[in-house]
Amino acid sequence: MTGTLITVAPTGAESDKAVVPALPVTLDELVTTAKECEALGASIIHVHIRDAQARPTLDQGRLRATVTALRESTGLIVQLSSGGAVTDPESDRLAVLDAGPEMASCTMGTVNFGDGVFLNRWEFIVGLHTRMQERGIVPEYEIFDLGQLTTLQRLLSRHGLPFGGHVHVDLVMGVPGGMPGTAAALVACEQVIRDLPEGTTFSATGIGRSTLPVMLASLSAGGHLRVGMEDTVTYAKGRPVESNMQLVARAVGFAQLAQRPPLSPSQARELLGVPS
Ligand code: KMH
Ligand code: ZN
Repeated sequence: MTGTLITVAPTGAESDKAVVPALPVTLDELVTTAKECEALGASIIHVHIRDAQARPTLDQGRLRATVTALRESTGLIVQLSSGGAVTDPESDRLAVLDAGPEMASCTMGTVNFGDGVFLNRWEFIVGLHTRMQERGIVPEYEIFDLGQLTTLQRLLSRHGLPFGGHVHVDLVMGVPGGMPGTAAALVACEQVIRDLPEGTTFSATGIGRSTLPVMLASLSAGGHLRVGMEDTVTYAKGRPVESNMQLVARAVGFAQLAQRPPLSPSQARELLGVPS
């Protein structure tokens, strides 16, 4: 398939609504954002939710209501974050899978994360992977550093392919503590991805100012794109991002220039093995 998967990650767990007022934090804001991003060309939404005070939460009731609302209002593939915030316990992160997502993220190792630590022990990774196999949830393997790709190789060889049989990786680049958001680092990852099962696909996102180099490098290397205010709150020097739609529209423009137009949600489902 020659098109581009465009994932929008609209909220994340790190930015503060008081500092970034355009961040969608309520269910209404999230659904409106999702519909508008779908109309522009996004096919997947990577979801973190907030509580009534706009703080990150993994509350089960809110997660379920979010999955339901997004599925009723859009055709997007709903991918819940099992990463949460760096402070979330493993038990709450595993319970994200109970909320009925079609996809969920699954991070392949521990990484320093700014001033915090994003902890992902081997046993926890295996727990997420096998629970997703059992529940028919398609994982997106999140890679913050090169060695996490070798952890993914080990995971697949010991515990088998994910539900649906297709392996999809997302390179999260430029986190302070992870790999740099550069074309050279992306190419190094792409070389290792070649050793994963045939047909493995990857998307990439660059945090902060690495968003543009990573987007261009990913398209050049045959990869897909993730954009959104989880990763980028500055559109250009001195210009805050106005909305997630602004970032999706820019990604769609680059994908079209690369002659790899956005895949529709149904084409994305077919590519990733996500049931309709
Ligand atoms: N918020 C980060 C600590 C994921 O969503 O799976 C983890 C994260 C990765 O965003
Ligand atoms: Zn996330």
